Amino acid sequence: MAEHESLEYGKADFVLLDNVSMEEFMANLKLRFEKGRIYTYIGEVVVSVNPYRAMNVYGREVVEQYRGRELYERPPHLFAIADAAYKAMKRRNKDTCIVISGESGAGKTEASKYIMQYIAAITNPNQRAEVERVKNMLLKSNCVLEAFGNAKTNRNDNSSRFGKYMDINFDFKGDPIGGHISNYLLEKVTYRVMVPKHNNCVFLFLHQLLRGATDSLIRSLHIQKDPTAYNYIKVGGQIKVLLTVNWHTNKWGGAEKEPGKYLCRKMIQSRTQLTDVCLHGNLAFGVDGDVTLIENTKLVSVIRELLSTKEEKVEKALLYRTVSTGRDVIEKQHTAQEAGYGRDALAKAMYERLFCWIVGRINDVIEVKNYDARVHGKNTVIGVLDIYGFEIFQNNSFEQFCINYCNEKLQQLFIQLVLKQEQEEYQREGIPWKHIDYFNNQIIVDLVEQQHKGIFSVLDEACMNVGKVTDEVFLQGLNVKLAKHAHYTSRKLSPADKSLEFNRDFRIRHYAGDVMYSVVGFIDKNKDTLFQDFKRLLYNSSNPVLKGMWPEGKLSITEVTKRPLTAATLFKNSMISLVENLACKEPYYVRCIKPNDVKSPLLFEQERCRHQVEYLGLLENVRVRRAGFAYRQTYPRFLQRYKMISQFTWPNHDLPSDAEAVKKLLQGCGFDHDAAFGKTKVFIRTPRTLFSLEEQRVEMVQRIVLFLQKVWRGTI
Ligand code: AD9
Ligand code: MG
Repeated sequence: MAEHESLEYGKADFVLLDNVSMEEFMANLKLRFEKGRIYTYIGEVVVSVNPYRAMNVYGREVVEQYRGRELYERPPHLFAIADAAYKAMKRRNKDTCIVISGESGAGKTEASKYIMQYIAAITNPNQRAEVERVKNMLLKSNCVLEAFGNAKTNRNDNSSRFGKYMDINFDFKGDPIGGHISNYLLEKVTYRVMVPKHNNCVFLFLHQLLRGATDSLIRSLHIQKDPTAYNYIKVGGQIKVLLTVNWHTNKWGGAEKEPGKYLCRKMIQSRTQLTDVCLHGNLAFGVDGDVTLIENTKLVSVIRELLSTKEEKVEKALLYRTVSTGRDVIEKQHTAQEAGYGRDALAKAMYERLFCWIVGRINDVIEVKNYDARVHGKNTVIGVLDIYGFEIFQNNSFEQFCINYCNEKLQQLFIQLVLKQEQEEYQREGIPWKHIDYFNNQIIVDLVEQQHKGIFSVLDEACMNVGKVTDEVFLQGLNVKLAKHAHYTSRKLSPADKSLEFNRDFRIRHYAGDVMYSVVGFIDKNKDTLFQDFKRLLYNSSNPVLKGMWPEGKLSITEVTKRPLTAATLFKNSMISLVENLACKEPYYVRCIKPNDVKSPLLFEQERCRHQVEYLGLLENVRVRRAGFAYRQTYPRFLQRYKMISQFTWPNHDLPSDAEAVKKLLQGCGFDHDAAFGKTKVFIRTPRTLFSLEEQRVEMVQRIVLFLQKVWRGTI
């Protein structure tokens, strides 16, 4: 008997609950978590609860159990959804995508890795060398990207600080022939690249570099192996945690055991830029009278060498800014504070460019080559989306705002597609649809992205103001435009906070909860200014890789006319195109839940989980699914499973079609009133009917087995 028929582990599909209530949903989720069943379905959606312990359910033998099977035939698993997406892609030539969502630390990145591993494991049966190469690259790219784009936060020891969408391309045989990675807004706040604060950490690679680099590499980079020698990396005891958590090796994915060494080998070309970023953390500025000075000039010569440029050029870019007054071009000296700002901006920008450069190089290697669609047929795609989850910190800033907006967009997509799909299926099959109420978060998406009135527009407007542009001006703009919005509150509007001298917060009522954002830094981060002097410095480097990363450095200050797009606009545009891309694929969903905030494998915090179930709209999901019909199956497959319970269909039927046979079968059991007959599928409304069919089936199977045993023994 399949696991989902056994009550010991709860219901394997929430649509089979007797009553769709929060209590029953939670009781089932908890029971399954405690029994080590971390996956449960809602129809074709996988609900996953982070186990916070190694689960022995991803091995080769498990892969074999899921390969080519239907979703309902095996216990719920990520592999089943990966297989379903793969089958849809292969059998029906459809582009599919797997969207993994959930808050920070809920298990999205882990899930995406298991999905990739599954796809790698079930493809290329003929071991074609080129396909093996592509698979290897796809799997390994993950390890590189995580090193550069993940960091420890207080929500997750290995938190993705960038969004990743990976397309895997398949040939007509269903083997991977290439892929493409799109990365979204790397959260490059200063402390990720440099000085950590509030217990936050820098990107993992910066740790790994020091740990994994050979002595000769360390020497050639002029760095010290001792991590505490660097301002940015002085987080002491946490370094170890970072490394062990992040690099538990996957058994058959091929990730390297010593990532630091591996990465250093691979990333040798980019070393200069990277370490320069590191060293910048230690550059200090001071003043002597009117003159701004670099206090530790020794570093400048190291940086010069690493950037392949001249010492005086580095010094000048750090201390002066070229400005055009219209008629003249003058050099303006920075204050020590401005110089510090410039240093940080440079470090962040370099890190970001480097990250994008790495993604670009990976894409060069994995892109589909030599595929002729006229000869080989259409190449199809499975997309896997693993993006940063919804997050609420003590102090939320522009980055959290973007991340949470991104999660709003994905929630909106879920609402649309899950309902749309359901609706379309009923329509396609000629079955009437009954509407279910749910919270539509479009209103919050609009609040952020709407033209002229949305928060991003107000921010961009504030950034375009001439004169002194401050974060407070931006907040005032918000308050004027959005005071009446149901999902927006400014502290200023709340009487309790009148005593505050300086109002700097606004609150958004997100679908996943209320978040208070501090406006401090919004303007700066949105403008994301890097002085042209730095761009020119890097463009003029004699290192071709570095030069290539800074094409706009070619322009002199008088030629820079166009205002670059703001960070918010760029992010909004990339989110809109991401959603468009996902919407035209057949989606599969993994909804991840974080059971507790202390990373415990034992603790199921009822309220925390309940909140996530609520905001993820899982209960509505179950209701829609059931409203509805709890179960649907194509006629031939339905017959295959249940034909033995009816004399009309066992062992075979002589009716004109499988549809007629299914009708007859259900009439015979008195269940036809609970079923609807579509063009290609039968729909069963209540789970009870399905249980009953299952019971009859089990009974018949037992009888048949007994009968056969008797035949074999010769007692009949
Ligand atoms: V974030 O939005 O990038 O901050 P994720 O990606 O949702 O977040 P992640 O996949 O990184 O979370 O999971 C967090 C940690 O939970 C992992 O480092 C593992 O220690 C743990 N985890 C998650 N899923 C599994 C699993 N299937 N088996 C074992 C897991 N451990
Ligand atoms: Mg992640």
